[in-house]
Amino acid sequence: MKLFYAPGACSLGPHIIVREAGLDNVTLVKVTFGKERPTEDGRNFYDINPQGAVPALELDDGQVLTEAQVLLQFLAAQKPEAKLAPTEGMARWRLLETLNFISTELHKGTSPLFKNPAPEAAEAVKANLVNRYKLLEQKLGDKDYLLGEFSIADAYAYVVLNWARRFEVSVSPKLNDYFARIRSRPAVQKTLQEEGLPIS
Ligand SMILES: N[C@@H](CCC(=O)N[C@@H](CS)C(=O)NCC(=O)O)C(=O)O
Repeated sequence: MKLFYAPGACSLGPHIIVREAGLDNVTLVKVTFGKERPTEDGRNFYDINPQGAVPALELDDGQVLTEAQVLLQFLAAQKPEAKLAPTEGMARWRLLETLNFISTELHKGTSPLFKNPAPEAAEAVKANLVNRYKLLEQKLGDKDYLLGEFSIADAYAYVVLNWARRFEVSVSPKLNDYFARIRSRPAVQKTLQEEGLPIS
């Protein structure tokens, strides 16, 4: 399988799960963003995902899966024994609830900041995010990870918290500690190194 990624983009979440699960059958393929989107393996990324967005996972039979939430679940399902995504009971529904919250409120809530908005617009986006991060903190509660044990939800949360740092969105000390806890995991360190991102 090939996971198409751009350094530091939302594809970082699935990349973390590839390393957490030890999925050696997944090859990482970098996409360069610009007017054109060439891939590291010499293709036009629009031919792989017409939306032009990472992450995209090309399966061995040529099918392409997209959408970060779905890729996280698909990758976790390749190695159930790694227990990265609860599949039973209420924990399953809490996982889906959390992934959807991160995707629609935090991931897409941050997206406008990548488009260099006017300062007033940027402040409005950030004010909304501050409120949404308070909700994430409530979901975390006193646990080390969102569902208790590390899961795909934490890999996704790492991505958006990394953006919060980049765009100077204020988050609580508790969320900063949570971010550092995820970052210190060996698989996450390896992932960051592979994408050429800061490891501290
Ligand atoms: N709905 C997609 C959106 C993915 C997405 O927003 N990808 C961004 C990077 S984080 C991207 O590739 N943007 C480039 C573009 O849309 O042109 C998902 O949830 O995976």
